[in-house]
Amino acid sequence: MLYPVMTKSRMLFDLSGIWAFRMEDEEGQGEREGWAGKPLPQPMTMAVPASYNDMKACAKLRDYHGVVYYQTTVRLARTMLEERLVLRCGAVTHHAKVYLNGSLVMAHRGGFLPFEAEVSGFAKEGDNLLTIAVDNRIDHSTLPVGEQKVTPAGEKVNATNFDFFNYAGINRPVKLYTTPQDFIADLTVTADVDFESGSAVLHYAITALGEGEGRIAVYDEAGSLVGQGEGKTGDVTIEKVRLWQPMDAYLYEVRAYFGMDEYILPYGIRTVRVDGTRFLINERPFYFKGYGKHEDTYPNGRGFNEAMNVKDLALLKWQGANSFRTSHYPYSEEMMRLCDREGIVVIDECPAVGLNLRMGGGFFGATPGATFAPETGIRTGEHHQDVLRELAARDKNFACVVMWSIANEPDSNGEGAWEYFAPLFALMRELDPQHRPCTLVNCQMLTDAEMEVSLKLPDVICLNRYYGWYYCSGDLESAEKELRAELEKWAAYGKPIVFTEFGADTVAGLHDATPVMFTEEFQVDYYEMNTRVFDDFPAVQGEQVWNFADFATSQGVVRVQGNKKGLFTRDRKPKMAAHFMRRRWLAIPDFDYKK
Ligand code: BDP
Repeated sequence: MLYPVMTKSRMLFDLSGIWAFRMEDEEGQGEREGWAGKPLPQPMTMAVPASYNDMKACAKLRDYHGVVYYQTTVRLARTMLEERLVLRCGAVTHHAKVYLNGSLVMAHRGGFLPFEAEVSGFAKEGDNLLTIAVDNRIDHSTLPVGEQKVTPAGEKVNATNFDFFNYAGINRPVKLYTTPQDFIADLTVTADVDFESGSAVLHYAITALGEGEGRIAVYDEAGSLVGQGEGKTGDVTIEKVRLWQPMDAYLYEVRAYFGMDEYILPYGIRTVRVDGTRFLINERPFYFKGYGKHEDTYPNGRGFNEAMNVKDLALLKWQGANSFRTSHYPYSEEMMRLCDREGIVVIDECPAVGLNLRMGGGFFGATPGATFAPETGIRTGEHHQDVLRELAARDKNFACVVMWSIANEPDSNGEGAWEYFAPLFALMRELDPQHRPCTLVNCQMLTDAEMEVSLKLPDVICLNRYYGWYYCSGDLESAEKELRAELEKWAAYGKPIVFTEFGADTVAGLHDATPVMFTEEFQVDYYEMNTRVFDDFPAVQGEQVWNFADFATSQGVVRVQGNKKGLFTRDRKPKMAAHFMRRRWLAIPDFDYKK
């Protein structure tokens, strides 16, 4: 799905601002009382985009469970109605019903990917009432996975099976855009690079609806035309190609034409592949240095925060980091475009987190059980496929995306895991026109089970490990022994290993001369030990710290006003460990660290 941009044939309107907002007093009230078709009764004000939870000083809103309504008036000029008019939501968390002038124009399941519909037939000149009903409820059929529970006080709540606050609302921009009646619906570009001659062949495909001829023109960053292709599909050769490199981005501009329509795609040319234990970007062994992140700021919640995105990437670069994982859901398209622009490498994760009833039962809230059991287990299979389709459709052209993560910490040893995951890996490999590596982020031990999901399906073994924190808590000597012993096993299989999580909760400002857990000194010692071990294993091709910054999560006895594993505080101030990792990462090159 194309990101909406302004071109000579397309108008674009961002509907961000203050909207009217209303919680339901009881389930189904909005539908019964027809809220979508008239001004909301006694609304409060709400910022769009943003999560609603932290917007007011109101515990009821923060912990709300159910459907809320957002509403605004969109005033349309007649010229806009002469074109094809599309309404597009960047992300509504978790489920949305969108009404224009009282008519349902689209509905969407899943809180982290865009959706859109042509609304020409529903819109009129002048005032139009736009209403979005947003449902934040999660269960065994949603991604992420959760459960609805009733507290002893009689309140219905979302019990999350994951460790981040269930922020909800219109989290990303809502936009209106126009296209001509005959229009470009999609554009796919892949590239073959000839490293000897220094040229590349772009293969492009324009999906268009209506009458017209297709063609593309490719420009370099200086604005010079470097290649052209006739037809809706074709090849364009670019001589003396300048590759997109980690930390040294270069983006061509692919301009696609169909009839009167023009679409402009920034496009980085690079290759990615796994070779033995090496992860090759542009045929050179790349070492991942960076983080698992969250879209989490105050008071935006998971709401789009462009200034913080810019700041975060600046801090990554300050530290000598080169990459992050979009833990645990796809991030905004704007962030992906920024990473393309800044040369930051991304492991793109879908919102499949909490697919582990055994672990979640013990820790976060869901009832323990067999994850894939037909009656009582999760029922996310079909939705998981849909989400992968939507993710590939949105992110297929980004150079920054070098790998897809199919899930975070699923019950990969559980009965039925192979049957669940093998088709998803096959699907993602088929969906991605660039055939990037696929992975699954593992939290379970390597078993002897013949069908080891975390070993055989992924191209890269991604490990979340907490030796010295959850295991051998505070005892780094034992932790080191155990970590080495486990790594020996994984390293024997000849695949690249990336640590996608390792971390220790640390309350900024807590200090001790003899390090104990939760102090800044302990966090430094923890990272010193873990990274020393990684350096001894040639197969370890990357380290992504958990987490970039402290973040909000559900309340519980193991969380001190949120998860404090950040190397930065929630307002992005470095802890001691941030300086430690900075020294380390500035000394590790992006390429050829482990040949
Ligand atoms: C891992 C999860 C991550 C948690 C982290 C932790 O992947 O979402 O926040 O542990 O406990 O299991 O901090």
